[in-house]
Amino acid sequence: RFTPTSADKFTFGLWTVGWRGNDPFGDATRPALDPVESVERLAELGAHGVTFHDDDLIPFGSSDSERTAIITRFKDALDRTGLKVPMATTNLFTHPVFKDGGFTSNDRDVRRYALRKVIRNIDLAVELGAETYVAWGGREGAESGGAKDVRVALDRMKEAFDLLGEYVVEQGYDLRFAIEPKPNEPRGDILLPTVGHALAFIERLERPEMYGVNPEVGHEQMAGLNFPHGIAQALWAGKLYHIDLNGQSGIKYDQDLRFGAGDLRQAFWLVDLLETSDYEGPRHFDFKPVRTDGIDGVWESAKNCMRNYLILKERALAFRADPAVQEALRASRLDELAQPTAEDGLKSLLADTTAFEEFDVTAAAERSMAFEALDQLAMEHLLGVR
Ligand code: 3MF
Ligand code: MG
Ligand code: MG
Ligand code: MG
Repeated sequence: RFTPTSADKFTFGLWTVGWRGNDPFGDATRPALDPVESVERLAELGAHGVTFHDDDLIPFGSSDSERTAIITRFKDALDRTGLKVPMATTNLFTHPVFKDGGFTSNDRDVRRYALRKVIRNIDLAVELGAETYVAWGGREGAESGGAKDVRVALDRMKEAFDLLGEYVVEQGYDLRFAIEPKPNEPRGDILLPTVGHALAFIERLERPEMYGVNPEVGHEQMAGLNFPHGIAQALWAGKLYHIDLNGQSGIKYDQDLRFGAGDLRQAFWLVDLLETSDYEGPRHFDFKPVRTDGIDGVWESAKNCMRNYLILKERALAFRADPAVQEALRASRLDELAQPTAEDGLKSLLADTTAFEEFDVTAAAERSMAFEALDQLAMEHLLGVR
């Protein structure tokens, strides 16, 4: 029970289990992990796949022959374990050259270099079978008002994504982009800070159908937003191309706790939403095993990201299947929300005197929505007492 299989589509970034615990105030607390060992251990734990930034797999500055040897060895591990690579991404934030961003650095040479770095890794991503290419612009932003002309920077951001789309089409690749929003950290303010900003940006691109979002639990919660609501809007727009699952306790630094830690109630509603939606993509974990723990804590937390998802899935299914919940949903009139407001058309709405002239506003105001009983049922299913 609660043991994952490949069919659950759980995936992990190499940078998650591979995080050595270095933070702005302290050095690494764990030794480096060989990506091949990560592949083997994640396969044993029941994961479906791994994802990576170019530099997670191939250290920045490797020679072409070193790069080829690393890729060959990595592919061999994938073949042996059956692990997939459904997504890949680019590191445009670690090297000092990206201190003012990749796609929107004020320095044009850096912008051209950044695009070439992405394109090089897109070729590898496709070679390894990836269907999604994530773009997190962690350094695209500013700490002060005059440093960035945001409207012009958005022109450069659009230019970058349009060029990447053109490249993918020209190569005949079957690859879609997923933009990952984040409000701040490492920049004081980051461009495309929330799911909503990213969705609006995508519609301005030349090939909007090629771009969706990769929302991360903690990133939206750092902005005080309701993550399931953001995911629901992304689903509604047909734009949930990928997802980063983790845990966060309110508005503070990016905690990247294992999935299920942090805001547990939002995690419950998120799993309920994903499991009742048509989202069929990976359940991707972007978390950091706490730096207090040794390598034991790394594999313990990776295992428990998946375990917590499966526990919450069982809880959410039990909630939906409970006749008392179905009755409570009717009492709260969720079925009525699903009815169009004026399927009779505008003309008929305007002619309907019961809709306005004769409408009993007082009586309608007195009808309880009965949300408290419904929420208590959800809480009791989540707590496992029903
Ligand atoms: C940072 C992140 C990133 C992105 C990754 C691409 C390092 O807060 O969430 O992880 O997820 O760059 O997908
Ligand atoms: Mg995070
Ligand atoms: Mg993050
Ligand atoms: Mg992320």
